[in-house]
Amino acid sequence: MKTPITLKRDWTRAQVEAIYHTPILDLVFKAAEVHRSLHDPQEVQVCTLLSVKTGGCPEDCAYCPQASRYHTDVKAHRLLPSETILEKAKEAKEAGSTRFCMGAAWREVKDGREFDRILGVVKGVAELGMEVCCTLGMLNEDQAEKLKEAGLHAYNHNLDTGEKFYDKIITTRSYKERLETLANVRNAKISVCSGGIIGMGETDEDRIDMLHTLATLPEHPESVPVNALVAVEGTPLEEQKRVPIWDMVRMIATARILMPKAMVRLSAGRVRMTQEEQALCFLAGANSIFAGDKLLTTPNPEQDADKELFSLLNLKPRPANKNVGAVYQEV
Ligand code: SAM
Ligand code: DTB
Ligand code: SF4
Repeated sequence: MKTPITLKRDWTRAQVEAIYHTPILDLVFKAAEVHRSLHDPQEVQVCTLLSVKTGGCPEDCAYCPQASRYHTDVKAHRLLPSETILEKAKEAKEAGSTRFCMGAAWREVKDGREFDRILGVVKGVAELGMEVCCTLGMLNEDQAEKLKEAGLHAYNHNLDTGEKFYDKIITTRSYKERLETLANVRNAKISVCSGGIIGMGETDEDRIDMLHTLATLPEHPESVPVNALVAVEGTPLEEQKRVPIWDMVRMIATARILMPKAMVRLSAGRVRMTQEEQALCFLAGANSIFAGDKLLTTPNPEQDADKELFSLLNLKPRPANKNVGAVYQEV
């Protein structure tokens, strides 16, 4: 008999730990079952990222090539002109993307001309019929409401890692502040996109902590990006080894089981994965990718490679704004 789907927000840490440590093939099987009961497993959402303001960031996120204190090859630029951003969004739509995510290397949103420009662009992209997402750093309640009014669908703000490991990665803003931004986004009725990065030197315990925090938020995030660290020369994490594929699969499968309705996004790190490795991630419940040869500042697979992947695995792009169709119980 099929496992009934319950949306649970009272996961204990021990339960999350037990799921995370399930033998890998059993874990993938269970996650695939959950995935298939709520989503069409052939559908993978194709999203496009654009760095609308690059580099020169005052924060100290150890993984990030855009922090001004590290010396990386990233070419900084100010906020792009609105027309350029809208043009890129149109191109993304024509190439088959249904979600457009704009990233800015800001610590936080500041009220003023640049934020007003972002609001205008959000409106423009929403009018194209795409899901619009932004990731602009910390946000207060008022700013979240303005973004909502402009037509923003989702806001990305990652927890990045577990609370205990967090200060080994970032010291310039706290975990509590991250959670406050997520609450501001949620209260403005914007869909929440929050996940993290693996491969930064964290332990299984830290990954379990992060998944536990995400799955026990007052509401599950609608979107959970799982990033493999892209180790960039010049950042403190430049020497980190590539994370084993099994760890990616384990993270994706656990996220899928804990937060069945969420879009689990196979985010950074695909450029170093084979077709077979990516197939395992989809089997484990990932149902979204970023397309285009660049993420924000680092390389991503070419369009042709992704076309081939979709054709080989019989995948099709998931339409915009699609809700899960199946029945589930909430506890
Ligand atoms: N400045 C904003 C912020 O930090 O919230 C928005 C942009 S920031 C680049 C968005 C997310 O990208 C980060 O939270 C992090 O999870 C991810 N990211 C950044 N650099 C990365 C890297 N080298 N490898 C993997 N993920 C990365
Ligand atoms: C997320 O979790 N991953 C995306 C998106 N949210 C904004 C960003 C990945 C960035 C990887 C490093 C870079 O290209 O600069
Ligand atoms: Fe700045 Fe965001 Fe990069 Fe941190 S992750 S340094 S806040 S751009």
